[in-house]
Amino acid sequence: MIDKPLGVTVSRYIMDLQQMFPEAKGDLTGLLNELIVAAKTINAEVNKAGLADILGQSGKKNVQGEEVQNLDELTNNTIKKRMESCGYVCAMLSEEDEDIIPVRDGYSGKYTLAFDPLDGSSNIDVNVSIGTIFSIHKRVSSSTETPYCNVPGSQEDFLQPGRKQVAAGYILYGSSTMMVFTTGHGVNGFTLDPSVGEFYLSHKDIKIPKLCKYLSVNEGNHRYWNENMKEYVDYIKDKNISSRYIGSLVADFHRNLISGGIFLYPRDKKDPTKKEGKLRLLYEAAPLAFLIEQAGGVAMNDEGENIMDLIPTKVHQRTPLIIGNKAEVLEATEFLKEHSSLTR
Ligand code: P6P
Repeated sequence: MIDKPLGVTVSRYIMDLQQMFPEAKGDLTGLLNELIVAAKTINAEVNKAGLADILGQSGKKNVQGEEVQNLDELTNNTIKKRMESCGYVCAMLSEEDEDIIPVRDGYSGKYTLAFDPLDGSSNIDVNVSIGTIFSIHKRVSSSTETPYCNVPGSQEDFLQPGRKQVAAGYILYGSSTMMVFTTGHGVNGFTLDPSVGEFYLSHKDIKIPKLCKYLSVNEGNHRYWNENMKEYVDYIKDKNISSRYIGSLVADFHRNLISGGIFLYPRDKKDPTKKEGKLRLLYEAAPLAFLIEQAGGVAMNDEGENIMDLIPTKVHQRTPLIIGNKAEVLEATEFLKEHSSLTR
């Protein structure tokens, strides 16, 4: 963690972070700065979503079979356009695209970028906070160290455990727009001043509070959960804890990160696509797991496995997710294990 004064710009923060590593060539700095430009562009579009006629359905469906909102497409294209020729990325993976996305010939680089361009987009029309989630790994398919090379990335570059992430974070488009990220040296939050288009350090070295203040789970799915999950949620509700569920992962995660809480998205029997849970490992659970671990919390699945240690086999793989205060999450996984004899 580098100790910078509140108010330092995110670009200055990233440059000073790079200084800590003499061997760094500036590729990650460049990648993050390109992502920041994309975030500012997206912010401008999100903030006027209520005005332009980009609300409502695009009439198309994404690889998950979900309605694609115009803003989803716009956000997805903004990131892809920005990153395809930045020279630092060998390939991209987006929730909105079935296959991995190649970069321009001769513009490949040493990192991969996996992202959910606009998580929570079903909330756009009701003006609830939404977010972009990103995860960066170093490629494994080539030892290429130079930017602007012409060795394209491949699936294997994405099928890496979260433990190997180089950086991860999100941009939250809420009452203010914030960028929260980690490169493995703590978690810091930067708030956008839209009048000058700069992100300023506003939340230094974020640590999740010791007290677990909120339970965040969609109890509307209670009847579809495994029996041990039903028992756990009933058990934790008997504690002195408030319930908060926005239905927008980045917003629910951010509130718990700042105020303390546990978020669960269990597997459920209602929807065949949710047998392994609804959330995706590579561009939702793993980046948030990196962040929460850096902030003193933990992220697990419902079988006692740490999300950061899961080795993906498919790029759009889903996972049950239990994330938040370490004591609470570990108690939950212990509880589920002790009650696992109940019918699944
Ligand atoms: P449910 C949004 O669609 C999302 O992917 C996450 O942002 C959010 O946590 C979850 O789905 C909400 O799902 O089934 O509770 O509406």
